Amino acid sequence: MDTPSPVDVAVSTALDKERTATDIESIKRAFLNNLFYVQGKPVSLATQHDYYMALAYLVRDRMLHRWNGTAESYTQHRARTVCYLSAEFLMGPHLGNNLINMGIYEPVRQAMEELGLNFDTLLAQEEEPGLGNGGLGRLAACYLDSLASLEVPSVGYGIRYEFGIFEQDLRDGWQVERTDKWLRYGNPWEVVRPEWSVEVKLGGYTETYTDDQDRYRVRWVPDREVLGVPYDTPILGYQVNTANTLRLWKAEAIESFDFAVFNQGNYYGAVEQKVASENISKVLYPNDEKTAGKQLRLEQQFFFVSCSLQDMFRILKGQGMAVEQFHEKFAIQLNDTHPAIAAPELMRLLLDEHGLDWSLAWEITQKTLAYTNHTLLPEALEKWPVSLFGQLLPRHLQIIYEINNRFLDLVRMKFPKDAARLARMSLIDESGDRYVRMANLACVSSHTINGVAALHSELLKETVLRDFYELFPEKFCNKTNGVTPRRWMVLSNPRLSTLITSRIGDRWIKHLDELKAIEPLADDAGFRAEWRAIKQSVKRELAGRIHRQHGILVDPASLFDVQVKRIHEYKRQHLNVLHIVTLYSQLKQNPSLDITPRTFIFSGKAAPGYHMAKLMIKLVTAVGDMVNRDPDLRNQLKVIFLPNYNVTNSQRIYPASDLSEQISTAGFEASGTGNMKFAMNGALTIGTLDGANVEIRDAVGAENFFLFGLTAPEVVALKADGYDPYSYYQRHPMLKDAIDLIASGHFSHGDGDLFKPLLDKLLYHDPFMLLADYQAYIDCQETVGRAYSDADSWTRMAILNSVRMGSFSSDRSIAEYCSDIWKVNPFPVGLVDYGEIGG
Ligand code: C3B
Repeated sequence: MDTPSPVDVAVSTALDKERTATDIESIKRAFLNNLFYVQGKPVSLATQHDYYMALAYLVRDRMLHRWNGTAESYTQHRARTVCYLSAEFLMGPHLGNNLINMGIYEPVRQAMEELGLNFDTLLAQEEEPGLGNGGLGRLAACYLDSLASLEVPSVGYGIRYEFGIFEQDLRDGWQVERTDKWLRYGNPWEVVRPEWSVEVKLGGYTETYTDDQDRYRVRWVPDREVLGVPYDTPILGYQVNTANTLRLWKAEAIESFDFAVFNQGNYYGAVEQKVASENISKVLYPNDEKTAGKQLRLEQQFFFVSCSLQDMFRILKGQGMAVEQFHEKFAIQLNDTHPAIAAPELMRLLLDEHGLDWSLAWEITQKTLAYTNHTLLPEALEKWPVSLFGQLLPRHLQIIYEINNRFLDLVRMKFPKDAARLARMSLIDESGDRYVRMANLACVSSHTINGVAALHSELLKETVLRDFYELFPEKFCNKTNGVTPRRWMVLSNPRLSTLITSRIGDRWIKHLDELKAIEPLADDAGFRAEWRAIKQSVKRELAGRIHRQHGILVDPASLFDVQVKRIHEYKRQHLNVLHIVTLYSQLKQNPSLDITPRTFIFSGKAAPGYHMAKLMIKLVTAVGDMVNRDPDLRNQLKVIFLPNYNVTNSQRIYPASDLSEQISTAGFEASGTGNMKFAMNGALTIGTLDGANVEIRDAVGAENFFLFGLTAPEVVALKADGYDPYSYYQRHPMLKDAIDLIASGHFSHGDGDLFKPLLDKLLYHDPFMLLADYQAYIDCQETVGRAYSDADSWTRMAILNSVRMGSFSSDRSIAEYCSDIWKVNPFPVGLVDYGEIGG
């Protein structure tokens, strides 16, 4: 506990205890006060959203004590700080999570209910900040939760997109995109800090000069500048005083008016510059699209990286530390290559702005940066045309050339006369049009490179980063992904969490390994009955929602077979559809066939420009339209596509799932994190040996996991042998039958052309080898169906899945990053006692 200074004491008497107290009466008073004075509404005119805002401000008030204390403490002690640089943070709604982490969920719920309000309706008012595409952005959010919960000083740096990931509607079964106006009604969780705005240069040219010590220097003369304005959101750890910061940058014009242009009477011309500047943080790019050549995307990356690095220099200086200590104060993690421009930008700041020489600047840069790779897909490896790069960032291109010169000399030394290797490893791709290779840049500039699951990290060393592994084997390591049990169990599955806590106490929430203590209860019939009753009630809730929103009746007793994630060919939602069509066809041929009734649930967005993925959505909905209406099936099969998959919706789906579909082609899914959320909530997995599935299966036991399909080496070998998908079609009658049925137009009102692009790709190319895995998948699904019909044994397996998932907490991942990569220790925050606080 810090000793209070006179100011602290003065503050403590000035601070309003009404803003920290957490007893029910105080919460009610604060709530009504906020409604009146902050939201500006009398109760008679208030909407549910007004109530939500009043509640959110009440919660924020109660976080500020910790947030301010944390900031003060880190500053005083110059704490070593992790800076997580990420173009995406998919945070999900804040309110419920903050209540959980602060430990005041129950008193607040009770206070709202006593005021006659429906607490769940209030929670549902929040527009979630959808500032990410999928797994990568959500991982960043889980990591911020764990960093704060483990009391590690850290800042998440990113972009405050005005429009996050688009909202998905379905029209006639096709995806339609709508813009996400998440800021429309205001964001109660952020605080703008205009006093810490920074200027970011773009374009122009460079020139050389000699400084007053007669040293040769370079100066960047930009042709544009924009202002980066930080918006801070507190990230509260679970039941600790630590509240770290998520700092997102908004782009603004430096001057609202270009006065030179304005004075010539060109009013609209003057406003144009303002509009152009603000475009930089306007919209999140939906991934899976070719980004090369998209200048605005490169501008976004440079913008947030430059803002963040300049912010770090400000903090360093504010704490009286020298520029040479940059790497002692900060550990920077590059979340994929999106922020890899940090390497030349940090070099530029050290060289040009702070006057360091090259070798010292390079040493500091390498000691600061570490890089996480999240994908082996070649199309996702970022590269920028050299011409575009040079126009936007002329100084950075020079620095990259210099890094490259020195680096290639190193390669020459270690591997003499190996021109092909030099060409592959160069930071510049010169095989055709010239490109800057961001993954190569990240590898060369970082002290550590990690993949996100054991298999993925091995494949990185063998394939896309093989040359770098051969040069720098000591840089490579694995950090298997994890997810936060606070959001993915406590918040989204309260009944299951309460059951667990009733048996082993609540330490598991911070030490997920301790779930192991539940294991013996898997053999306790009473416990299994309680577990099953909870699963059933959560399934009933989801069924009710599906009925209300989509008018489809599903049976909560049926097997909920769920695939939720981005729509992509490698994730193979269409393999799942082939199984459905096979079941459908079997039932049509033999209506008395005894199968396990199933409800197939799909959800996920397709990138707007990814036509095949959009066609996959249409295939799911078209099959669903037919299956759901056919009386011959006697309601044994239902197929639902839930629109607009996001964090909010996913929290309702994972707890209600029986079967988790993790069926990517082996070697293509880097890790997956949804696979972990399902298993923690007691769903069994049907999956390939891909990504973290491998480790999940090891953890939960092979006998509690439905494995099928080719392994990663088998996929490679079969391709090398000359894979012929058509021969599988000819050899497997059920496969042929399913494909022929789709091709006949049975699911498309007789239109045999609709799904032809998809079917032709499968029959004649099939890059993700659905046809090779089809029979194994069908057989495995049959095993699943049989297993489900023994409810008691199924529940036993479900319990074992959940309680053996301890090592997939993001707390474990973050603890490993801290000790192996960042070399940073927890820094517990003691709070000055401003009065009564706490839960
Ligand atoms: C994803 C990968 O596709 C997942 O396998 C992985 O679990 C997550 O990252 C988190 O590591 N990913 C993504 O969402 N976006 C990318 N551009 C690349 C990978």
